[in-house]
Amino acid sequence: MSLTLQKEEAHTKKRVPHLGGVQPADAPTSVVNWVAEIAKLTLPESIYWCDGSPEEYDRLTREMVESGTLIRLNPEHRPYSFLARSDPDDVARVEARTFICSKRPEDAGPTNNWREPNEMKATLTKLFFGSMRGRTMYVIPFSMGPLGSPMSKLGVQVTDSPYVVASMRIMTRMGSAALNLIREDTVWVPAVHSVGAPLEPGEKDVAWPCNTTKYITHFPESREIWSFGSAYGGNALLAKKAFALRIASVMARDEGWLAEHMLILKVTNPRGRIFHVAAAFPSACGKTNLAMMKPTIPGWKVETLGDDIAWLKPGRDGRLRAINPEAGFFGVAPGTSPKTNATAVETLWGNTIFTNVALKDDGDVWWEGLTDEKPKHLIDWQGNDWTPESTTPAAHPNSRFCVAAQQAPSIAPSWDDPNGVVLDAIIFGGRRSHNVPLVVESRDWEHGVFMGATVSSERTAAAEGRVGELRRDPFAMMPFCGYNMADYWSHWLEMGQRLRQSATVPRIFQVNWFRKSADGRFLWPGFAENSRVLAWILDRVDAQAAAKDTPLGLVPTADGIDRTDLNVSEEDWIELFSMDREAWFEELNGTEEFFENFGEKLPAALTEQLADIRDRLTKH
Ligand code: O2Y
Ligand code: MN
Repeated sequence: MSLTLQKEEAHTKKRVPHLGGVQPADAPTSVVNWVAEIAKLTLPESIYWCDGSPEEYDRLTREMVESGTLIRLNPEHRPYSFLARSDPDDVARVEARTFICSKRPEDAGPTNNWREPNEMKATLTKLFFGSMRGRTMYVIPFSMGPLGSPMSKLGVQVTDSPYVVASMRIMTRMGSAALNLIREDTVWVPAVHSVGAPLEPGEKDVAWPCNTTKYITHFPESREIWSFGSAYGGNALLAKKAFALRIASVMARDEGWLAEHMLILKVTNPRGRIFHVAAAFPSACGKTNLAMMKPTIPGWKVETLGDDIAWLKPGRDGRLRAINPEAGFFGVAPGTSPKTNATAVETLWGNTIFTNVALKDDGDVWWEGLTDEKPKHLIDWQGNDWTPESTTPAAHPNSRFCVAAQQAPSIAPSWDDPNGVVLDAIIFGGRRSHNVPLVVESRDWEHGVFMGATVSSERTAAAEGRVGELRRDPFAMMPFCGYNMADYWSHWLEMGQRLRQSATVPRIFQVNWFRKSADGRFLWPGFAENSRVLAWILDRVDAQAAAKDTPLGLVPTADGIDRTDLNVSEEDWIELFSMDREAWFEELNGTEEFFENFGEKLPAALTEQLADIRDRLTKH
């Protein structure tokens, strides 16, 4: 098989031949040899090296419109934008098919699916053999983090999905500039992706090729990623969850930094002081809304650096610095509206790839929650007619937008700073209708790590299990930690000790926007009003706000949070911070049970935190 580009023959229509995509003459041998090895296994019809240029993106998207993978949206409403409709069985990350293939099962730990690496490689070899037949294999060199930054890492993904190439161009810095940074001795992460749908000669392709068998696999020791069978989101854009969290968390453990499922904000207070905050929330807790919030309180300004992933490393001065390794947002569309997140709506004006949202008759997109009034007619995410009387949603609940970060009006110029930004505060949040107060400051780093380790959310959809049931999601990293979660907690504790030796450590807080009254009402308005909580957190960092000591940590004093013009009664305010001792003893029993899963690996500091809170509750 020739490794040079073949003239492409579409299976239904003739595609326009192009000259780009040949292997660069100075491509590093390590990458060239690996690409040849993967091609020998997967047997693609041609190989295309991505340069990341706008022309390349333009041509690929045009080809996908011709082949039916993308629908071009009406440029009058949504310029340079597309809609993709996935296979109905390929609509989300598949945690049950996600594996950590460390040599020893204890290095994956009780919260990951483990497979012995050689066994998994044997399974994958069979699946990947000939899996790209009849397709082009695209080679995507990419940088996670600003090009050339000391905090960035490089990777190369091969994929047989042009949709993945186009999405990776939005989500990462990809192409020639990234490849040029790979020298013969450079460490880079190889990521192999195939939709697992080879085409026989003359076989007609489908709009969203995929396979019912799916494997999203990670090899932490060799830092490799192999993904088979899905073209959707985190399963296929391997730079995101697979690299920037699962593999990067292992790199971070070994190299003394942190790879986290956190948004990053720049906040300026009315006195002009600038702060940076990183915040971890499980899914369905409004992370993108917080990342793009417009504060309601006068004088405060919030800017976005990232909405999903943060890499945190001690700088030369010993202070913890943060970068967003990604270059785009792959956000959930439903629920995004001018009321919940006006900035996101503005960001999506054009240059966006939507997946599984509904199509309006005027060629624009729509999803549940975008407008109060539902359009009279739509084509739903599966391509069927839809009216407000329909009993199924028009957009899939996990439908997405994929858009460049720099298109957000709220983007902070420093989002691209190769040196990152100094972190002042870290926030952990969950969706809890009871027990957890609106905001609590930890006593110290160890207490903050306990807060992170006990993050949990109540299930909101029947599909996730019993509604209301508690889903533990330590550090919001449960599906994303590439090694044993207890070792990860130990790593956080060690990082705290190290940071403390040379500099001020970020303060750690816990928030809960979702507390409810006994009659089921949300006690706190949330969304942009969360800026009031953010202001208290940063006033604490700035030594401008008092706090009250409680068994759970430090909470605002009665007038600590500005409630001017806020429709929160005194009764609700008290309820937002109320602490039911019996319920808390039960909560801590649940935590102890959860911790027991980790056996001897559980750090003593967390057992001590548990004992300390029990003790404080008893004495309270
Ligand atoms: O369902 C998917 O594949 C997307 S998952 C995702 C995408 C963007 C940001 N966060 C997530 C997540 O699951 O945390
Ligand atoms: Mn996420």
